[in-house]
Amino acid sequence: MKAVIIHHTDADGYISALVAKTALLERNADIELLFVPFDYKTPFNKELLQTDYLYLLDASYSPEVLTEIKKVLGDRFIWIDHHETAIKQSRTSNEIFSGVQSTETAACLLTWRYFYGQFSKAPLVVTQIALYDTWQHTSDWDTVTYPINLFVNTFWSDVASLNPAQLRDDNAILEAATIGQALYAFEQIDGERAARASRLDIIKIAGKELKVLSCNSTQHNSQFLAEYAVSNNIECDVFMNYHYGPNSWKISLYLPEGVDGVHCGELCKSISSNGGGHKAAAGCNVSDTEFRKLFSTLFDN
Ligand SMILES: [Mn+2]
Repeated sequence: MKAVIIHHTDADGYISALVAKTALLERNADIELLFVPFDYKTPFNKELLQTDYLYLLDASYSPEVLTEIKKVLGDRFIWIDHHETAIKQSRTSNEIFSGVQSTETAACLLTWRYFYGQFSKAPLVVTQIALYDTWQHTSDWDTVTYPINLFVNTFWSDVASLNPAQLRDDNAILEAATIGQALYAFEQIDGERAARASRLDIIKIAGKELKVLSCNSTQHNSQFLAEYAVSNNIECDVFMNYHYGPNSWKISLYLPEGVDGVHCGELCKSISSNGGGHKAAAGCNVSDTEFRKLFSTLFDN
């Protein structure tokens, strides 16, 4: 038997895929698994339909593509996702998809509950990555949650090489948090450096004039802009982090704490059809020409 697992390329996506891998191997040791990292630019590869099962985790395609996959695989296509814009969009197809589509928690915890039941206790790495991915700042954020996310993002991206024992080893993941703390310390120094090159502009996005604190950097999270904004008393509607390559601009939008009335996912969707995400964090890719047109303000001195 064969199963294809398409997963988002962030910690939530890796852990979702590892949970699926663990559950599938526990139920069928002979199962052949293929892991496919998902990105927003690559269209769905139809050759992947040559499988018994297809799991789409923490990721999505357009309603047309989702429907096409379902047409071939039926209930052997399992879609587990928590991205609000994607779930909303999929409803336009009037199709019911197997799996779980819910904004209740992160995809890794939804995947855990899908395979092991609503009430079974999830491993520490699952609950921590779920807290991270849904941006829930508990008192352990700096010492446990954020460092574990950094660790998983850095060292656990190749899901095929991970084994089920790693998923369940809570002590090992707590130890890994100390490695994550070192990564975090470096990220903060690096982030401060990048944030000094940020700028505040009024930019029209989706017909809305927004005060945008932006930074051209490969940093993938808003933490450094958020900290910079707080320590420098900068008020804005949205943080924007962007960088070029390969072949397009990658834009990430984040909501500053306390800001309401802005939905990053909707904004990204309106910037580009490949965009989407959550209210507080979302992303999209745009061509160089499009980027210069939409964000001409950024090229002013
Ligand atoms: Mn996620």
